[in-house]
Amino acid sequence: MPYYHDLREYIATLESQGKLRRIQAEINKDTELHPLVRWQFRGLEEAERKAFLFEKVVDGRGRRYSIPVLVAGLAASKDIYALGMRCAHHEITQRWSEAQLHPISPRLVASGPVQEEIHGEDEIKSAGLDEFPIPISTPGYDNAPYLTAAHWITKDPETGVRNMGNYRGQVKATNRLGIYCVSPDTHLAIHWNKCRKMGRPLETALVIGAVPAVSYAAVAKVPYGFDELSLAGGIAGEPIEVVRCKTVDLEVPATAEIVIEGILPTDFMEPEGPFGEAHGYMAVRSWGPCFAARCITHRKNPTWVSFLSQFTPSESSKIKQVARENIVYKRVRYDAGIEELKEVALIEMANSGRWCVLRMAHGTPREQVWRALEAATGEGKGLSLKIVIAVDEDIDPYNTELVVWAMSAAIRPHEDLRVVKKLANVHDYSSVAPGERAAVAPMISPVAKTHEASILLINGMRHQDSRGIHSAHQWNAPRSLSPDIAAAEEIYGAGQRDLGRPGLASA
Ligand SMILES: [Mn+2]
Repeated sequence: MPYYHDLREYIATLESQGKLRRIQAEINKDTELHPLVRWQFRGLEEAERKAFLFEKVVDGRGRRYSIPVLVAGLAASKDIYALGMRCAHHEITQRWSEAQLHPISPRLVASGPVQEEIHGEDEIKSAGLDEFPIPISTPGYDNAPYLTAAHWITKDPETGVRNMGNYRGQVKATNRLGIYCVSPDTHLAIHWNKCRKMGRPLETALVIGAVPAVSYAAVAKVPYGFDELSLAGGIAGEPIEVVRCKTVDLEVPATAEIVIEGILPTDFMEPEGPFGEAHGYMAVRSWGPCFAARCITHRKNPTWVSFLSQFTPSESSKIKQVARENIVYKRVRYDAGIEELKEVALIEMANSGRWCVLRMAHGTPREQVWRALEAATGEGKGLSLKIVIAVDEDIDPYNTELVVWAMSAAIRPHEDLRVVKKLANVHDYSSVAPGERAAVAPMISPVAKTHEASILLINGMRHQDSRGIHSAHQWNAPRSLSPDIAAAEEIYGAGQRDLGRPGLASA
């Protein structure tokens, strides 16, 4: 099956699969829209969550918009994510690995619907971003509407290599946006800092509403220099078609709904935030550059796209979870060549990264398990891993009860724990207190150099002696914590009968 041509074809698929809620009642984007969608992440099982398409959006000033808003459309659940990949649930890891090992470069085309309407520099001083119903994510706490699903495309000013990353954009005016990058290691921040040293601005294009593969790639923390549009092509199984921007030397997906072109000046910064973060805290205000739009292009009758972010579980924690699991999987399975790896699981409640479980084949030599754990960390760069645990293959790594059981049963703390150093992350308030962060500009402040951080590696695989005794082949570990007596009888009863229950017989 060919991949989706555009977001519209994908939305039609969501609807035909019963995964879209089309809302025709009026909704206020500044107070109601995100909180309404958030409810399903608090009260429903994951499989019941849906994408929301709001068709009658109004704002706090009573203004009516003709442009609909898609929220939770790309990753409300793993089922929806699989629809976005256009593959089965169990094929997601294989697709992601293929995409990382064999990316497909975008194909430049002469024209595309994303440029059906063009608004120039003078025009966007008055209308501009005001044309779009940009929601407030955390009403009462966020200081403005934010772009949460904007993919920022820039190029390395020295090498010309492209980067596409998802960063939040604070609406400051009809033609100005704040941007938040967590550290100077962020790929856009690397480009911006290079331009800063060269004394010139950074050309930028923001993409909203491309095919899902583009969004899945944009949130992925792949190594610096890996073009996310080629990763998106790998996920789609075909090149992403791109067109040249009108005012900057960049290319953008030809069928995207909306593109905002402009520059990030490098000679000043402005306050940015506060914004409700995925880890559940309000991030304090800090300093960042301010994007100046020059031109907005969009399709006729465009759709606005917003990720449901803020406290997990959310669309943002799901979209990050799948990308990061598969980045770690590729590191361990392919870069380090560890064939015993069965699965990588990140827990959304641990910010889709701080708690990572590797499910490994029974009997993997312990030194090989340590190699896997170390490979998972990627030398502490790019992901927020903090605790990495290896467990035997009969443990469901998403079942935290079973992971706790496995660790409790298996580890010898004096030999099964290791701590490795990593770069500090300003979102880990155990390393960098919020107050310390408030004073800095994360894009230029080397917090990682002034604050210590580390990763705990836990070898939670069951020990065995030289004859393999206590390996899982001899020892039937319970596969569930069910109090069911029949299940317990099945697991333990046979063993007791084999022993002949001598104590009871003589009593
Ligand atoms: Mn990148």
